[in-house]
Amino acid sequence: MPDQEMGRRRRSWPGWIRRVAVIPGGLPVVAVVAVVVLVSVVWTAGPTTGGEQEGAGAPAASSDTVREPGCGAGEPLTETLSSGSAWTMCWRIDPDTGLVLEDVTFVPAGHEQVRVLASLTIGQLEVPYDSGVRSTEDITAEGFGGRSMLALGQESCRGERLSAPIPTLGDGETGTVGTREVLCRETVDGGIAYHAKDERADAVPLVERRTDLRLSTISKVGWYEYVTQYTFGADGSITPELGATGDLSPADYSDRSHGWAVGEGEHDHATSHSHNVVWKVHWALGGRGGQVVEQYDAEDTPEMGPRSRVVAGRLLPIPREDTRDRENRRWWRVVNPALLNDDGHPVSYEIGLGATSSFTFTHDDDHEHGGYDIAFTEAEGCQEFATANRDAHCGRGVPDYVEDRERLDDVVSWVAVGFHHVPRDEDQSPMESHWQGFTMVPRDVTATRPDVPPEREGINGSPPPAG
Ligand SMILES: [Cu+2]
Repeated sequence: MPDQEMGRRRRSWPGWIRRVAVIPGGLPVVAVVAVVVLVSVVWTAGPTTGGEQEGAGAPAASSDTVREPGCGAGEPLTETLSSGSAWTMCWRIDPDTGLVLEDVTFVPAGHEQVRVLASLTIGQLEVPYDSGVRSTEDITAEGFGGRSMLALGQESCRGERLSAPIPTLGDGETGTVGTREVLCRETVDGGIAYHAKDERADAVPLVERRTDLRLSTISKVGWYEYVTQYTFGADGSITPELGATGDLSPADYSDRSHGWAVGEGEHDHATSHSHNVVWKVHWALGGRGGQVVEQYDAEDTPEMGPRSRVVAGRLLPIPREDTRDRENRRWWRVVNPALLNDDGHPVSYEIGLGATSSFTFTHDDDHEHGGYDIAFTEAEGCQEFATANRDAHCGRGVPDYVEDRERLDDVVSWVAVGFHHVPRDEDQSPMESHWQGFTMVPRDVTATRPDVPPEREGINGSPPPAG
């Protein structure tokens, strides 16, 4: 093919980009340089062994070309989104953790599909009250599945309602199991995917809105009702979120220093509390095993450049089981060094923590390394929950799991996202849903965005000098 060279796209930049790139001191130059510097800093260790190369001429993804996983008794969920990219996965309801997604696979438009996760579910939800008189471990004590999981009506789900066998009473071993519509599958507007206009005054901008696949269930635990929600973006992103609604606990009122007045005057202080969530993400980028974990940090240097401070970014490997805390400009990624994109970069997924209140589980308090924002462990079937794990031989929780510093290969991330809920008048009643979560985004899964519009084809890397 004339426009292909060694299986990679030859760089052919549109004229307008070559022109703006040579404007002295122009913002576009700064932006391009910044991107190039960042990429070269981030990509410190190039892969030395050739992995499974994505075919340059791979057929466009569509529901016809997606290979669905075998889901046992269940049916795979497959959806092609606005970008032409698709997702396919299995789902089931666990009595404790509720919605479990398995064999999660992304199919970037025009590329081979990439398995991303072996499984994704919640690892614990703890709700300690600031008064110190109550703390619940909702996943291990009550469970999000079983009878906690609510059947959805038309008003709770505007999309398709899917059913699964769920105990109607008890834990399913002693009670009866009925098939109930508990999973909501929706295609939602994901907002503006991109908006890009060149410098010509009469240029028509390139604009694309995107759709996302959203899966959700609702579990009632005590006075609260929790929306377990996973959003799979047309860009390959995965966003786990927990929404809390229902009602404030009528049994938890204290005083000004432990709560907030929600009734008339300075009385009736509803007790503040935390919703401490840990999600359990079992990675399988390109298949289970062979996964490498890295932490990215960018720090100010003492050096001032002509326009701004020089900031140095670097990747640090996390070769063994460990916990980490969040910091400004810090994120983590799980990499498969044997799987390369068409730029020769190893395929990875980035884990970014959004707004979160860092927390230490009440039951981790007595651990030497109790608090963490993220932990990485080697997959172990008996390590089910972030705290209150039932198999004591495997450890009581994450701080125990990381203790033997096992070498990481088949990686599980435990992502802790807290929300400190100080009640407000508006919480009565019912309470407006409040949300907490985080996002995982593809980093170098494809050499460019998968759905490149024709006008931007061939843009990949630093533009060549004009002339
Ligand atoms: Cu709350």
